[in-house]
Amino acid sequence: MSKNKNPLTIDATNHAAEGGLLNRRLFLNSALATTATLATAGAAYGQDFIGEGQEDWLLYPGTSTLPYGDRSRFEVESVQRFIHDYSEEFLALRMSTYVSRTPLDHMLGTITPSGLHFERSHQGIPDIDPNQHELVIHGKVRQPLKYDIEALENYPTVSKFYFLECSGNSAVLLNDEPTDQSVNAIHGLVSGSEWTGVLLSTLLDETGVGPDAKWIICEGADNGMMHRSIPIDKALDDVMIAIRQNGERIRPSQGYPMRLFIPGFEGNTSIKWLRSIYVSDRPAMSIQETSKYTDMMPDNKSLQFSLLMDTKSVITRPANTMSLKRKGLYEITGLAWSGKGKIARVEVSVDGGKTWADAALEEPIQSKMLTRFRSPWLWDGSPAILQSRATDEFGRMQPTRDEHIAARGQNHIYHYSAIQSWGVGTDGEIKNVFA
Ligand SMILES: Nc1nc2c(c(=O)[nH]1)N[C@H]1C(S)=C(S)[C@@H](COP(=O)(O)O)O[C@H]1N2
Ligand SMILES: [Mo]
Repeated sequence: MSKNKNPLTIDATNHAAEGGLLNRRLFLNSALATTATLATAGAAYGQDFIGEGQEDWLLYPGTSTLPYGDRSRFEVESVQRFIHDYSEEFLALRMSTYVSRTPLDHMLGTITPSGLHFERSHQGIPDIDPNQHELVIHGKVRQPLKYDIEALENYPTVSKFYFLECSGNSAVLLNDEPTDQSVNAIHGLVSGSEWTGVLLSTLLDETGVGPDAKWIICEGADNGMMHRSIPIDKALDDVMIAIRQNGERIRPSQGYPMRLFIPGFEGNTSIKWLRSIYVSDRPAMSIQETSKYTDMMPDNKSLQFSLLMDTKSVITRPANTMSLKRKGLYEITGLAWSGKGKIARVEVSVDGGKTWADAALEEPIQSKMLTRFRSPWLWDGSPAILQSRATDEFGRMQPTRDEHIAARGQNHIYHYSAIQSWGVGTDGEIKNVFA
């Protein structure tokens, strides 16, 4: 057989930015990708494999089907949510950790498997019997009403793809020094799912809202009754009472049997185990909005109700959970999202932001959902700093870390959305760096 012919030569015409960033259109040519794969595997065309393929799974029938499917046993240990190994001291103080992060470096596409969705639960996961759980909508309404899960399943539902991000995600990058924590530990408080539920506007239409209704105060059925206040305009827009995630009932860790889902807003507003929506003329002004979820600005004033998530992106491969084993062609890929709408553009740099090239965006590009980007990169073995910079359809662009700190200071932990930098050494090792 003839040698693999690569019709595309990587010459100057394909260079998109300094440091070996190539034109994103190179990915339209599958031969390029194939060549790269074969090069890593060390194989070549025209070779045969007679005599191979005597493995047990070919020789004997497999196991029977299960009522509820498992993933491969080879994945159970290797693909897990990241949970910090907290010290005894910390655990004694906090009683439990209640936070896990999505392994972003394992993800391709944009959907997070439900079992790998990040989780943040202030007081642990309540064990709710769906037959004993109800949501009450009351306050400034014409007719207060109660809904159980069976009732909600009978309403018209909508299914939408949305990201959810904890506003505390990536906060460690506000520290003065770069961290050696992994991409998952730094950025894993973001996930993407298909959420199915009843639009809150449908239910509020039924209860009727009074003319002085300005806010809704939403409360969960967990120990501590986590709650947040949401402006009524948003409540009547795209907020849903989610009852399913990725096709099945929401898992206990995600708010079983029902949660509020507020597209594009900081994660803590999407109240899990939702039990009460109180329609009000004012916000609750509880600890959650006067102390906890406020952002101390450089002038020492606190920003309240910073609900909307900024435009953000992160390169998930190559990232600091891997190292580059050879010079040659790599795909730089990662995720971008905006709390306001669609991602319009992602640019990638391998020289620390001096020159940029447009990355290819993978369809479908959905509003308030993760968007995957990819860029071909020919690494020549010299030091590099990989960055991605996202812009949403409203022109909101990710700032550099310096710009973010200049605008917002370092005395807060929420809404860090600056450009992430991965430093690549001549040995192929990758580290979180500030550039
Ligand atoms: N009732 C309740 N809702 C809650 C929380 C909680 O502790 N209790 N945590 C909030 C926070 S801080 C975040 S970031 C999101 C996380 O949702 P997830 O665990 O499904 O990823 O839920 C929010 N809703
Ligand atoms: Mo959060």
